[in-house]
Amino acid sequence: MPSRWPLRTKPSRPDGLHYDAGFLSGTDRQTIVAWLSTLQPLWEQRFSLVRPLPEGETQRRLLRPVYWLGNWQFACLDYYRPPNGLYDRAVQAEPFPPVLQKLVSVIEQRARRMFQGDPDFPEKWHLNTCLINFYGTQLEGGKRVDVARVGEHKDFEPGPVGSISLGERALIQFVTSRKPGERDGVVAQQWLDDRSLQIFGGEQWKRRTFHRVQRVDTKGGHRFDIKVADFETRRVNFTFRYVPDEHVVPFASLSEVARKDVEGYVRTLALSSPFFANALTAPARPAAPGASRR
Ligand SMILES: O=C(O)CCC(=O)C(=O)O
Repeated sequence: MPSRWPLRTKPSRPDGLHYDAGFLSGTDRQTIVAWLSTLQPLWEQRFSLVRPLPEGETQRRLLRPVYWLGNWQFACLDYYRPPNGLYDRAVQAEPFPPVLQKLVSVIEQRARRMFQGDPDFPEKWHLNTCLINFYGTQLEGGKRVDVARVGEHKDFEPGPVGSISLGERALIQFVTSRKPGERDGVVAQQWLDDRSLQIFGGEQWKRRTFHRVQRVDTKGGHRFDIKVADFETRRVNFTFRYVPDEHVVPFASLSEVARKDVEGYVRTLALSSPFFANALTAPARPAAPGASRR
């Protein structure tokens, strides 16, 4: 049986997991929900010139629309993945809005108390990146297809991750790697409630285990007004991460091939984001010396 870790309201160091069910105030929630409706999330494709289609595969979209703050890691350029995948991956994006910046400062304080001295806690660690995942139902040729889940994976950015959830509760599971034919080894799981915060990090939760969103509930009646055609959003999750600042580059400093791959996305973002409109018009310039390119 998977173990369920106890609900904690105080940061806890020993096992690198922290869950706070009522982290977000009602007022902050309202502010965030209003801001979310101004965004234009993207439904990204997985492959491109930089990341060509593996033999026998077909081009596929991600399972869900996403938005990134701080830096955008486009799926088709592959994600930030030390030690080898550092360059041409983290593209400067909009800063956190004030309400998120305020919450990030609290998360950073808790994480510092939990992980100070941990081997996977970089000296310069701060939460400068946020992936916003939109979970829900896709309308496809008159059919409703539930795509509210995430397969098992690791977050490769160094240091702990902070995760805020809004909307329907979701079941996150931490699983051990498994060989073909072996059953899932679920080592911990937690329902992530509306307004909750989860922090995880360290050897056990970032390196040894994978995590996945197994399912998203439907019982709470939550819906978000998000600008994605033919998609009904019932949960939104924010994961805050750290990418060393020297690896975050402006769109104009990407290699030519990477710029070509993501220019269409940046043009779409520019329609509703002054930040990306400016990024498009900045003259192309090479990355800092020493940044090795593809
Ligand atoms: O939606 C969640 O709770 C987790 C999302 C996640 O696994 C990720 O962003 O890497």
